[in-house]
Amino acid sequence: KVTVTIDGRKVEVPKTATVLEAAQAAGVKVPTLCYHPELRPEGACRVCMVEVKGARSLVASCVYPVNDGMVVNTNTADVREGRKTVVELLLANHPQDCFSCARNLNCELQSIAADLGIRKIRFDGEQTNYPLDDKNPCLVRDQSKCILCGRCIRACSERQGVHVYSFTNRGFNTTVSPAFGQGLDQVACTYCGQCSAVCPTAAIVEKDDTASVWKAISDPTKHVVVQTAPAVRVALGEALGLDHGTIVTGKMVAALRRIGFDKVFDTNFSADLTILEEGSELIERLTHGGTMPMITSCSPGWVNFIELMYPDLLDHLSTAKSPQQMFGALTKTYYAEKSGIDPKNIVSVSIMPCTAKKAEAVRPEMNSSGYQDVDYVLTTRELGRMIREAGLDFAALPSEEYDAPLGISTGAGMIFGATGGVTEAALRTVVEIVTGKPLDNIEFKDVRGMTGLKEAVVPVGDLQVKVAVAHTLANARIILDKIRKGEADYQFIEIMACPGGCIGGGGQPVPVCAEVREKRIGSIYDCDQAYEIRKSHENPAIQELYSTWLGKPLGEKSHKLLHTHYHP
Ligand code: HC0
Repeated sequence: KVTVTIDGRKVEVPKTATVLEAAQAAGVKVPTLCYHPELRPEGACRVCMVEVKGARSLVASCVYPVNDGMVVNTNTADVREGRKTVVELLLANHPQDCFSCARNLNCELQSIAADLGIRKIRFDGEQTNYPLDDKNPCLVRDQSKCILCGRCIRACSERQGVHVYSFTNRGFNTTVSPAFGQGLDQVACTYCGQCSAVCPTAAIVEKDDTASVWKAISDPTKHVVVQTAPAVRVALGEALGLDHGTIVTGKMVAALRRIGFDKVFDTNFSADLTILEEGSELIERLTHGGTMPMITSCSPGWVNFIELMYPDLLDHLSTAKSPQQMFGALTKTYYAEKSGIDPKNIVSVSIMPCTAKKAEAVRPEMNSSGYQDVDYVLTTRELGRMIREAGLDFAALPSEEYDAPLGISTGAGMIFGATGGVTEAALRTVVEIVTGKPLDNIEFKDVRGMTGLKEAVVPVGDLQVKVAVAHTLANARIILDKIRKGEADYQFIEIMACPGGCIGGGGQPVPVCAEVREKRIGSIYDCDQAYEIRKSHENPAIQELYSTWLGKPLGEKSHKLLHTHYHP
């Protein structure tokens, strides 16, 4: 430990700390822009400058190391003026369109300008102006709004190991871009959206599909149904002024009805269905052979990643479609038949924590109902905007129930939203099916939590099944390299593209950090515990679906509607 004096107050910090960390430990808020607590610091923007006694100039506190006896001032006239100048220079080359910007009121540049008391931009001159990169279904990049903080570069390379972005050009013409200025649709982007989750401005945002959904809702000839992913209900409140991780399931259902959706259903229902199909596939591969280890295939950023980077390993993926897509296929077949509605008049919308789900919905093979199975995918952030636009007082809404039968689910479907959840849900069912006996303890805590790579060995009847769980694509790469080398002695692997699983999805409210993810995960397990039924095979709506319409898991109808293939 070393002792540092921050604004006259002494604080003890580890000797590896930066001045920024020392200031935070002393309770002093130093503004930051390029800095992100989960990414390697870079010192690019200089907004966090402070005065260090003896240093030749003001220093970037996020990269400046402490030493014993150091004296720091964070609030001198020079520091305030220096920070203002940096931000004014950024604003001088930034579109002044806050009113109509996707990040209005949720922009870090905007709030820093407000905090620093900037009332006038002293500089003007040439502004950079670039065409939008919007040729993909998921993300829109507007380089004119980029402040060159480099967070997207670091998130894409450090967290995801995908390396799509880098700085290009020099000086005033510097940009952040994929190689050769290509669009995201032309490079190996997985559309996970982690770049948009760390971007401080609107330089990278989700593609906004709210206008199409409003249009469908106002069309009297259309029957518009909506499904909500497990992780949305523990994060949506954040976009509407509630605390991180607040459980808003009932209010969300009420809001969706008031917005005008004809039926409000739950992706948790089809997550339960996924367990029946994927669990049966695992039992089949364990007992009759098949490519092992079997890997989950429900996170579309992850599926894009393996298709792009490890096509030789595609046979490891479960052929089960994701819950979103199973839901879409059933909406325009089972639900259409049951309710006597022509599927051509059904518009199927899903609310997802994920930007890559938008691309999954438009994959050409996702039309097993004879129509595009899911018509529109909105992120949690977009739903937050629709709720505001509808003028709803979200906090005051009553709690309402999902519609039946596609809104009936179990705690097992619910925990899909957290890393380890699909594995735990699968084990709750697979062990009971194989042994024919109820489990004494349905909570598999070894696969829970934020550790990047988790392992467990679980007895399934006479077999010892070794499972692995990875979240983030950088961790996925570690597992895939092990498989390639023949060193992966697992039978089942769960991979989710985003940190913490879907609760940390690229379409969730921002900003987000480890503490926020922990809160969302805690709420996911609280929801699980509140369910009366916590095992997918005990879901009565799923049992009825199989007995009256679908037949059996892995049966003919399941193969047509609920399974898919992948593209090398
Ligand atoms: Fe997920 Fe899903 S759990 S990927 O994270 O499997 O997006 O929440 O909806 O489809 O259910 C996302 C979340 C889902 C799907 C489910 C899976």
